[in-house]
Amino acid sequence: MALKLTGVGLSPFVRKVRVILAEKGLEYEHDGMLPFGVSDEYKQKHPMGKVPLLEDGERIIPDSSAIANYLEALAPQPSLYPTDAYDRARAIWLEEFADTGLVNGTATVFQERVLGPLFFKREADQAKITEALDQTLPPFFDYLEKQIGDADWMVGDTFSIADVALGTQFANFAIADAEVDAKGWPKLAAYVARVHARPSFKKLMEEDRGAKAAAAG
Ligand SMILES: N[C@@H](CCC(=O)N[C@@H](CS)C(=O)NCC(=O)O)C(=O)O
Repeated sequence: MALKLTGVGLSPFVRKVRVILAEKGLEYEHDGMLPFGVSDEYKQKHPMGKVPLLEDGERIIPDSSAIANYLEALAPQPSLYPTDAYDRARAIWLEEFADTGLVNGTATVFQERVLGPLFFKREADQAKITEALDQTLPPFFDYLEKQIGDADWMVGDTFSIADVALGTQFANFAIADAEVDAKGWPKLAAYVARVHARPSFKKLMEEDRGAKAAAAG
């Protein structure tokens, strides 16, 4: 059955799903719908009116984490979920941390520097950017610097859902011309570069930078 993904590519949660689809080599149709003023028909499928939404024939799956689980069961290789109990719990925790914690800082910078000025034609709120960069994010970066330690990937020795979820929030941060300062967080900065060098991320981030440049005119 053909997979159809709905949601604008610049959404970190849509990118999370697209990276998984790429890592698993799954083909899909993509509708880059913006999640604003969504139709009643769409709300029948996703009552929160958000993106992403995956459709597999008659099967309707909202939410990036639910979709990630679905795709793992549908195409188990390469696996993005560790089998060891503790590793698996850590991977799911770090996914949750990226989706509901880290996003509070990275998305603020993205919204104020990219979405607001380029897509909604409003000025960036510098105070919000400063708060995100100076207050919200540093403790999160401290935590992640400890979590990565000397490893290549966040959990175990293979790329996992934790790396997808963290990498996609850091992708929005990068598209907003922000970066993890390697002087303060050397291991985290190197880790983010490693994640973004994967072909799955690289291709999508090039596309996103193109969308940003087109909006800038
Ligand atoms: N937990 C959700 C978050 C999805 C989400 O917040 N998507 C944003 C785009 S980045 C959205 O649709 N926002 C529109 C809205 O909140 O109405 C997931 O993982 O899918």
